[in-house]
Amino acid sequence: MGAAPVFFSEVFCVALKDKILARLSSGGEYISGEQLAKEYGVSRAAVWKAVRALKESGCMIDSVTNKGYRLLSPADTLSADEIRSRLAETAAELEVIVLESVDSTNSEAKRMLANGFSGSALIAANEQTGGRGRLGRSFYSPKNTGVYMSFLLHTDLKLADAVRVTTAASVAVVKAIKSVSGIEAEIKWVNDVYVDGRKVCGILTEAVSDFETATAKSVIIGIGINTSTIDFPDDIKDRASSLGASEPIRNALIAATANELTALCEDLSDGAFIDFYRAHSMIIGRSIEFYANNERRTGKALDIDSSGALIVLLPDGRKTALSSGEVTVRLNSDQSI
Ligand code: BTX
Repeated sequence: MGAAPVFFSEVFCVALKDKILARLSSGGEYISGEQLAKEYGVSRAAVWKAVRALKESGCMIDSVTNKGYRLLSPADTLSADEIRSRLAETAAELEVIVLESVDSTNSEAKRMLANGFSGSALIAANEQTGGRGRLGRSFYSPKNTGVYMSFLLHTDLKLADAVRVTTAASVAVVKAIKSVSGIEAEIKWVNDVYVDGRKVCGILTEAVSDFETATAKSVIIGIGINTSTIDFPDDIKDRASSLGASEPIRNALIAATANELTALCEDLSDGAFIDFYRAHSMIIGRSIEFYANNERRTGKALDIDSSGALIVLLPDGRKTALSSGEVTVRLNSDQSI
């Protein structure tokens, strides 16, 4: 079979992309589109197209009207080797798998289990084409600008205690974000991580259970963190945000999360991480709405107990403990997040 024909315009575009990248790498100044077009004898539209292709491949390029383009940093490329080199002893047994594209890293972990894989794994992908949230919702996972990963771990947790894994994962993510980017994130019970009132991370924990012993034999902890996503779909653009990373952080963030999470999972009964969770909770002391048996109810979030359950004061003065479910934090009567 002959090689696929390569068209002149494709070669030209690749060459222009490389030239522009090299030119932007040579200094920290903004260079106008007009200047680049002149230097390479092409139209400004061709420059714009090449810059867009560079951005899509993960290069962090700042574009400012009337100023031009500036390279903020080289591509934030995922690397299994770099992730491995950053793993602490608690995470050293994880098989690290990096995929360019996958439907869902959680689904990939499930497939590995179904195919007889019996170790622990960390599966990270550069993009997800069918990223999953809870209750059939989806998680937007564009390429190059987020961390989409799943941990496949084996436990002997009682099913009733499995909520602790999600609690621990939220704590691990907040700690990892702080250590890698310096940003203080908050936790919205039970599984969302927020920065400045916007969601930057979602966590989906799935368990493979053994009904006879009522234990979660294996858990798949899926974590999605927006690191530098700018353009979100219309339905979430007012609620979602990213860490605003302007330099490569994804490998470090994945490894830091793995180190924190595996350290916490060594002893989930250790209540110490619940204190951290409480201290970073954005809902304790706030009015909340929640859904129980599909019914919308209101109350005041009082505390998180040692099992990770949310203690809520109901309008009639009684208290209830929510072990999972939907919570909407109400800021005031007409605004909610
Ligand atoms: P969730 O159901 O709590 O959140 C999903 C909801 O969050 C969506 O309905 C939408 O409103 C909003 N949303 C969707 N995408 C984003 C995003 N990128 N940033 C902020 N908000 C968003 C949370 O479910 C659990 C998400 C887990 C995602 C990880 S990624 C790796 C692993 N693989 C996989 O398929 N899922 C997990």
